Amino acid sequence: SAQVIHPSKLKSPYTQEQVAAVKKDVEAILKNKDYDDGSIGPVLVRLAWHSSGTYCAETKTGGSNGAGMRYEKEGGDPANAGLQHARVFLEPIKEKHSWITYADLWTLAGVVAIKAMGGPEIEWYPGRTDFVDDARVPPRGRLPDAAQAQDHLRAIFYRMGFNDQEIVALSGAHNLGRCHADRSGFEGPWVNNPTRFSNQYFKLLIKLKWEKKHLGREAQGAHWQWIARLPHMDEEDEPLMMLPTDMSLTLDDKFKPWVEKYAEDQDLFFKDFAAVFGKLIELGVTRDESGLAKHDGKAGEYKSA
Ligand code: HIF
Repeated sequence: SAQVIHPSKLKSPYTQEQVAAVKKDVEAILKNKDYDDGSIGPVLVRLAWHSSGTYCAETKTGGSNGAGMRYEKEGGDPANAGLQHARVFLEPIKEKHSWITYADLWTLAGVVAIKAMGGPEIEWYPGRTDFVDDARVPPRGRLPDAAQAQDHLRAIFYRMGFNDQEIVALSGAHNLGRCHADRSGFEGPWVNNPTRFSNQYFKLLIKLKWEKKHLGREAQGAHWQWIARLPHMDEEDEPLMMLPTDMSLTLDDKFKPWVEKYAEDQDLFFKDFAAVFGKLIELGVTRDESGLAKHDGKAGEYKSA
């Protein structure tokens, strides 16, 4: 395949000062007492991931380049329900710094949010360009279905080019935010401090006694999820939750050892998470010598520096 230069060595379409100014403006809007648990950080992380998670390594289509969610074809995908909030929150920043592409802004905002919520520094490189129409928007159905289990996770994440360890490391992002009944049909946060990044998700997966809870009428095909309470929580307190896909990590011989490692070693989790989230937001972003990404997937793929 073509010789490709690592993005850190390419020309940047923006100056360092420009990127720093956007980061600062994203940091400034994270805290929001009227939204969810007081931060828009988690939904920004989900925006960065759903932008990127449509990638298919075989056809070299999808991924964050293009910002396809601006179009109904991708933005209106039920899998992306709720992400319009994230995009609206970022709109004033896009208006102020109109030189940045949406595709760059959405991925950058995700890594800024992770860092600001106590997570690791994730490498981010500019150069994504926005589609001019919806002709190259990837088809719906590429994002994971939380009602399924490990075979489905492997099908989805192997398609993007991830291995088992990377799937588990990535999953730790569910330490952030919550499920909303009106968006996904699931409900509640995974951890009791969902705006602080840590390895709590892995600890709770192993430690708590999770019970199946049906949401609505089972006979009508409604979802179920796992719920549990911490010792100090009352019956009236909102329980913690795990999706069927989250729990499947503990029910799989290859995934489970990684869940245990990350539960024991937060530094290892942070290091592996930073690497794999950095890889996620680079999927399908193939830049030419000018530092800009094309939409034909032909510039080739860089290997880690
Ligand atoms: Fe999520 N994810 N995700 N996710 N996700 C939800 C919310 C968040 C999956 C399903 C859901 C990842 C993988 C998977 C975040 C980040 C990441 C919700 C709830 C569902 C159903 C949406 C809602 O109702 O608002 C599935 C099946 C995945 C495959 C394992 C990533 C690894 C964990 C890649 C990832 O980074 C974040 C953050 C949220 C919280 C959003 C919020 O609004 O608070």
